[in-house]
Amino acid sequence: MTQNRTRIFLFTLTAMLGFLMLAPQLASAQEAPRIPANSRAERERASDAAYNKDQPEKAVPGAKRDSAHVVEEPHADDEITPADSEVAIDSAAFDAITTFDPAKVRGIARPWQIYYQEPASPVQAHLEGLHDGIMVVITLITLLVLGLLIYVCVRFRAKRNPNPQRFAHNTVIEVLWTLVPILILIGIGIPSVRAHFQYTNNENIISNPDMTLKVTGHQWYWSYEYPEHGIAFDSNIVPEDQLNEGEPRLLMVDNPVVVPVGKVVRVQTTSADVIHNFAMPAMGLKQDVVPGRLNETWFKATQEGIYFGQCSELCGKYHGFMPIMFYVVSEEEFDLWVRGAKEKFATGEHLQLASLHQ
Ligand SMILES: [Cu+2]
Repeated sequence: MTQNRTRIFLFTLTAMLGFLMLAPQLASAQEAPRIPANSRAERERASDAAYNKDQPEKAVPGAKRDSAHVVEEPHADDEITPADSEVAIDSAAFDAITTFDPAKVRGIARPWQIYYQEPASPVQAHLEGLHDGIMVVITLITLLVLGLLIYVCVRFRAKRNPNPQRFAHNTVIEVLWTLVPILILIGIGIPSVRAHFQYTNNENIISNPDMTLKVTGHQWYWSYEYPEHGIAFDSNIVPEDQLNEGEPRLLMVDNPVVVPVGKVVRVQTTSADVIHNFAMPAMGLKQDVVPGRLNETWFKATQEGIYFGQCSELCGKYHGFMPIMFYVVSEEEFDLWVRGAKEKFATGEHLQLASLHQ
């Protein structure tokens, strides 16, 4: 009988090991599942239904549309001089880049969503694969334990075994049930740690980005700097009473981040006050923002569109009111935006580029 049980144990444990070795292959072979794109009507319904109607008693500090860091509005008065009219064309095109269009929204939580947002960066696609692989392993472990419990309850119940057996040890099984979990943990740990370092410590990528985005967390808004382009601005939530038709509650900002598609963006994060977390699910970004520290990560947006994220570290009273908004645009649009943004957010300050990896 003991031999039989040993065989059963050996068989199931070998099967588990086999699945463990297969899991990474399964994960990488499987294409990242796609969430079907909802219709515009559904999306609009989502923005109405998904958020409750409670608003903070007062507007979020500093939350005023187009108020942040704007040193000089190019068209403060209506008089158009010949010099202005040339700027006016640029200005219209500039404004068009970050004009909200619900049809362009790609990265946003959907009603009844149970899986990730559609990945828009290789980082997120990889993380989904890792998640799926580990999901296979933990599902098998859970089923194995459940199966063993049921087997033991039925096979060794008191009624069927009036005279209980009195053995206490089985060296083979004891060695196995120590070693196998260790191997499973190593099997899960290696790809996990490797993924972590690939996205936070990847010198090859982080040292040679196409551009840098420096993010500073504040209570309760974000400020962004483009050190190579000489652009810096603050980004505040748009209060509910200032939202236009179709704009999602608690996610719209006055000054969104604009990045070019297909370019490696090094993201540097730090904080001016408390710990925040810079999170953009579709890009696989989730980086703590710590005062006195400079953290680095990266992403490469693969699809144009509008993406939303939120602060993901409880940082105080208005933690839920400091959203993050990305416009991923073509390279031409980005170049145009850079020119316009330089004017709009003119600071006159020299921006310094610090880096962990030189
Ligand atoms: Cu925060």
